[in-house]
Amino acid sequence: MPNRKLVTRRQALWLSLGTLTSIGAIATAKAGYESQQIESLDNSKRNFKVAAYTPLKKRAATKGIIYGAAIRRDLLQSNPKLAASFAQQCGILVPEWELKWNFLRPTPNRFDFTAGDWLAKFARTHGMLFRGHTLVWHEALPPWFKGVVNRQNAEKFLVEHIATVTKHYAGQVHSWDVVNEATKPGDKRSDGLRNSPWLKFLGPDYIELAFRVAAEKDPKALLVYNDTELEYDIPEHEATRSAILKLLERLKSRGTPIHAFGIQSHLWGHENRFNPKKLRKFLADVASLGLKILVTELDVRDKNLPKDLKLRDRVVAATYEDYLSVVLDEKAVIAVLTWGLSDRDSWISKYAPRSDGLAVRPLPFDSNLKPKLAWNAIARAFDRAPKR
Ligand code: 9MR
Repeated sequence: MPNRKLVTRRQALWLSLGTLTSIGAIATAKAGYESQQIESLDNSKRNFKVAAYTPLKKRAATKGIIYGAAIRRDLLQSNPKLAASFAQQCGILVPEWELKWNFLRPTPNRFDFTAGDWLAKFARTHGMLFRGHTLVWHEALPPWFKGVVNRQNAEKFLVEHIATVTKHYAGQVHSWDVVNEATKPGDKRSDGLRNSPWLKFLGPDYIELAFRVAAEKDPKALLVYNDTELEYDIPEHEATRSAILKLLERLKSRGTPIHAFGIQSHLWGHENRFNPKKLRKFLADVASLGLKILVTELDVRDKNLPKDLKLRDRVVAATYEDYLSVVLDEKAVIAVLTWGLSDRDSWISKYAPRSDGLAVRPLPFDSNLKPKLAWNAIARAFDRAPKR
């Protein structure tokens, strides 16, 4: 197990380096992070060597794992180099935008599958699997949703949406994120569920209903419950992990057709409160319910890391490798998807930009599609993973 040692090393490194300028230190202190905390996450001696540049999908496949990434149609269509790298590296594709309500439902009565179909075809043409994201979420709802959907008609909208979309793609989808981010302990309900529009209109049973409708229309797809902000050893994440376990246990005990848990894994490069033992135990608990696990949205935010490119790339790479070596130790984990392939296109440049204005570097490829240390880190984790 790589666990305790890693934590200790990361923590010990806290006090070692001295690369931040005082301006940087003031900036990070303002951001609420101790400067030595950030400096110390780096180990300039750590190497991320790989023997060969065999694509990630092949390395993963050797171990019975699927590797892939999220992508948008506009990016694949406008950038042939990206399309080629994507086809070379990825064994599975998940649309970052195109299967969400706001894309599929221009009006309450019309479905538009154009963009989703384009991506499904791209995946098929290049021999990739295709993932669906997501049927039920409190975000990415169309502008008309608020004025139209209410307590009286919510069940009709939910069922109609899931039935229509899963039927449209039936037989083409490896796995569906049926319900996304349904927990939020901060909302203070005893079951830890999020006070989403769906919960407000339909009560907690909307989750089970969603899985039943999806299973009926696409009996071949792996049906996934997907969630976020649960990876670290902090009280909020601990609470989310227990809310999720409670939810999964309840769904299984009622015979709900749920097959897997999706752990999003939007990580932070500066975060040192990673507890391999606790995360490993959580994954084992999920697996013991008879569920598979997918790492669905992996990336590493570098917002609070120093400017220095080499240092930044090393810390991001270390975060990938440390995380994946713990997660892939659990054999129920069957897939790893990064949330994008190239730094140029990451959601993070908009949602968690750096305050110094430098470009973010959260993904395995840089903006010119050159593999970075993060790529090596993922490759190394696959190379070391036990076979499924
Ligand atoms: O990366 C996605 C971003 O481009 C979209 O604007 C946003 C809303 O549709 O969704 C982002 O993806 C999210 C995913 O669907 C669910 N987990 C969190 C992801 C990052 O916010």
